[in-house]
Amino acid sequence: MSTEQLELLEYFMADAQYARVEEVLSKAQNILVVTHISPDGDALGSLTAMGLALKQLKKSVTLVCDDAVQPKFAYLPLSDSVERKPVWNREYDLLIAVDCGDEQRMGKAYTLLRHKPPILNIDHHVSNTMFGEVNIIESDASSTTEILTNMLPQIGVTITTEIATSLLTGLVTDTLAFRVVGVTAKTLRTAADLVDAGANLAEITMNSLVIKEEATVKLWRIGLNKMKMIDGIAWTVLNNKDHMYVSKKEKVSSHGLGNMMADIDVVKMSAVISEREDGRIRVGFRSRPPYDVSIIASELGGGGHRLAAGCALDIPLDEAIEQVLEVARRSIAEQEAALNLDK
Ligand SMILES: [Mn+2]
Repeated sequence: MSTEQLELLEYFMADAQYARVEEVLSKAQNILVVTHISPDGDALGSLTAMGLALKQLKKSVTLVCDDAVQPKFAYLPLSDSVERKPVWNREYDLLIAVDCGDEQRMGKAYTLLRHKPPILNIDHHVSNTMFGEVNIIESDASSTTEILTNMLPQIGVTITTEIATSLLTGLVTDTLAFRVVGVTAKTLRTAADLVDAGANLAEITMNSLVIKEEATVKLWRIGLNKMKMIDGIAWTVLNNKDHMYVSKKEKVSSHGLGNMMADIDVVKMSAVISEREDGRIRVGFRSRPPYDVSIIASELGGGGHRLAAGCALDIPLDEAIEQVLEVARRSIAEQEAALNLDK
């Protein structure tokens, strides 16, 4: 088949899928939209865009996320109407899951539901478990909002400035402002369409990606002060006291810290080893190509992507540090040996 024929086929397949979306939507009036725990910009962008779209289609809609919306996302339309849990005994006709790789990612928002409605599953993770009755999974899309930008007009939704703002937020955050592997010409064209529809790229990037909470930077300061570098591994430890010092209430994310450490020129990968109040040790791994930290995380009972992965360990902190460093060092040596063989 020629490229042109293939593109045409893909177009009709997507079309047929969207026809199924239209069909399930036409039968539903009370719709619950859920996104994943610890929501990021793509999760909240998809959630609020879907909310606006369904309102436009005259549906009654409830938006739910297990965890709170971070203050930096307050600019998103409908962000103040995102609830922490659904009315557990209410009967919804349809549940739309956005940006969730599997059912568990929805957290209590799903498990607490007494009447489990059929699920429309819209996501871009390769690992998606197809847990819906209808599954719109496009793993070559940079973000779930990229899928929605394509889909919404085809099911009769007009992309307003508000909807475009939510959609562009997902594109900007999941691609770190269009600078990661996986950003295609199509991603950029999609973004351009959203700017045409009125979304403000500079403002969205500033709010969702650039500005940091004070507590986040305090956590980075502690982490960087304690950082050690050995054999291309930058690692640091955040104990319970550190977490309590930066914030007594909400858990402050250390993802940015891990990214920053993995960006150091002499570093191959980073590990942020974090003690949580439940006594468990969480480890966040980051790397730059060609290093793959998902191998290391899996070996320690966790998982994730090549460049970002994590695991949880139920052992004392000292032992956890030792184990993480041992596995990371061995894996890096093995990965380098394999790379040299390929050359
Ligand atoms: Mn996403």
